[in-house]
Amino acid sequence: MRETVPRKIILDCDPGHDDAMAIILAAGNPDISLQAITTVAGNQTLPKVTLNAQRVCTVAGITNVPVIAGCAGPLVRPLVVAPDIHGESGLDGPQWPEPTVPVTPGHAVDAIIDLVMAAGEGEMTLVPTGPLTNIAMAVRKEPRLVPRVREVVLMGGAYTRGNVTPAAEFNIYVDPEAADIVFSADWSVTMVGLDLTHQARATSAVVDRIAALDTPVARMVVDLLHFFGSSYQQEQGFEAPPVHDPTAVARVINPALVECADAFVAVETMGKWTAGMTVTDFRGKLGFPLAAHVATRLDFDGFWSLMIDAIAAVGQGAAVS
Ligand code: PIR
Ligand code: CA
Repeated sequence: MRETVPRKIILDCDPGHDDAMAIILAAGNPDISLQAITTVAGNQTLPKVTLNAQRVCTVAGITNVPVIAGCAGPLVRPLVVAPDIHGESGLDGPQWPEPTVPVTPGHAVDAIIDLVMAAGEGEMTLVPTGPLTNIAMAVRKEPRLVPRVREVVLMGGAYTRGNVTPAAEFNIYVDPEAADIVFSADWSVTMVGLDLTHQARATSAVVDRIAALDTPVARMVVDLLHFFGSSYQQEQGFEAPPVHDPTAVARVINPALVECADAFVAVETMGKWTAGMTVTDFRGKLGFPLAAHVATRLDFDGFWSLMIDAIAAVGQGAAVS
């Protein structure tokens, strides 16, 4: 018997190699009740990332979670995609079978609103792992959503570095106006940024442990990590790729795995060199309440054992929500 009720989450993502791993962690971990997978343009165009969500769910046997497509581009800017890292498909590497998991009709923004409003107050957690366009649209369309949400735990931003530019992390860079809306809303925001996610490297020892599971899902993850690893080696000179997105899910599952510090986070929407930067004030220099939680330190072993258990669980056809 588990002591706690599983946490209801909506995973709003742009799959994406690490988004795929976030889907697997959310679906395969018993402490999470995955209510929907919503998609947003980011790593690739909306049709590509939505197809990728279907592909991952098909291979992982995730048949009881709706996949719903959202916004095809940022609020005001043209879309920027990341084929250098994720390939032309957005999920290059594995050989994908024809997906059998359908896309559920409707729009992700409406689905997010409906699911939050239908859940009990403080019951739903939002886990965005792509640009924040859908979440910002939902806030604007139904502001009463904000106080009903338990918390927002997002992958995005950084306080020490960028990845698309020296200052900006990709998810925030793609849609800074949306990020500004999300960080400014009156709800609990946890920023799991590059400072944290660069600690979640899929080292060769980790890849070996996943390969040893020897299931179709494990083989898919290994293929994903091989492609993602070579991209990261070429583009950023990393020996092992950081798997950003599942760390946000891990923070929801077990907050102790992801240490956080309180801060005020401002999103730069105008900087000539710094657009999309998350200016992180840990010391109150800007005079605003330190209302955000900013991820600083990862329990590497704890994170990977959660991730590997989830890969094994969905591999057993135990993808329950
Ligand atoms: C990762 C991403 C985009 C670009 C690069 N270079 C690396 C995607 C990941 O899916 C993750 O959500 C976030 N954006 C990390 O910046
Ligand atoms: Ca992502």
